[in-house]
Amino acid sequence: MTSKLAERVLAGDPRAIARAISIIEDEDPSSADLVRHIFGRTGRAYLVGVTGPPGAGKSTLVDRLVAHFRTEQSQVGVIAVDPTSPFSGGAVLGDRLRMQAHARDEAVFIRSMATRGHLGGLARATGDAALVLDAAGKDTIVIETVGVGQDEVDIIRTADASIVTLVPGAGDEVQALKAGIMEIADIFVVNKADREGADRLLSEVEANLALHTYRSGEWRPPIVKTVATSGAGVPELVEAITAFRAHSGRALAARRRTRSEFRLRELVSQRFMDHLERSVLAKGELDAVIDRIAAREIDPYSAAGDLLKRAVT
Ligand SMILES: Nc1nc2c(ncn2[C@@H]2O[C@H](COP(=O)(O)OP(=O)(O)OP(=O)(O)O)[C@@H](O)[C@H]2O)c(=O)[nH]1
Ligand SMILES: [Mg+2]
Repeated sequence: MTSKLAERVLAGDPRAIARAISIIEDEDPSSADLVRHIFGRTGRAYLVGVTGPPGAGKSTLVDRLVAHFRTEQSQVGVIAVDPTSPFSGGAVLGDRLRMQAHARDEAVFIRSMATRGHLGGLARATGDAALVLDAAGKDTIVIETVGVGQDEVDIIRTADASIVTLVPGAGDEVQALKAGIMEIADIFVVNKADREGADRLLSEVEANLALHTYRSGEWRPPIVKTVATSGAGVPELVEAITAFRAHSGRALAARRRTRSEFRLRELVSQRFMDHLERSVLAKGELDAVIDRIAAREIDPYSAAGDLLKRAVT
């Protein structure tokens, strides 16, 4: 059943892609099987992450980027991640409408996704959804995430190139610069450059970059001013992406390896905890241990050591 779905994904069938991503989104147990079937055929797509505060114009910008990639005849996949409102269809519909220009284009697959999952679940689901699009033959995959928190940092780690979008006057800039976004941005975009304060924002980002000493040959994130609604600055953004891609040939392999490590460690931790809770401990036992730690009856190191011992013997 899963292998059949995998075959159809590999053939690029849009309905199979949609079904596969739903399985991943629902954290269905068969998603592991699906990834197993397609993994060998992935690794060809280039993943571009676009993050930034709500309403920054990310979708409008992504739409422009998609249009550009299509002129290069490449197949494009878009994943718009909505971590805040898993059950409201609002954002989903909004993204669909905004990207409607590509709705009838078979070579473009657009999908909004949310997971009701636990911590880190969203990053994993996004990573797996990207694998599906990759296996389906998409050359470029754009992942749009809202916000500037840890979830987004984790998701953006999934990308080969990370674009951080800021807008003048949103008050989020400083937050973005603080939240570790500085280190993960490969390219900064100051969107809504038609608004007041764009140049001031640009100087602020520039000042932040100036705090860091870049070694010769090290990539210094460029700052691109755009007006996503009119398309102004988009050619420059495309140029910046191309330049980054050309620059990061070797770094790309290292980045992908780090990503593999991150995923493996996360999966093993998760599997271990699942095993512990399902097959080793009695129902409620883990909660009891947590209560004892909270009551200072046992320290977390000893508790973890005990659990590990019980799980492996
Ligand atoms: N003035 C101006 N408005 C823009 C620009 N880019 C986008 N907008 C508008 O800003 C609003 C939000 O745009 P979206 O593309 O939906 O922004 P987003 O970041 O994807 O929003 P969320 O996904 O909801 O966080 C829309 O009304 C756009 O038309 C721009 O460069 N200038
Ligand atoms: Mg959006």
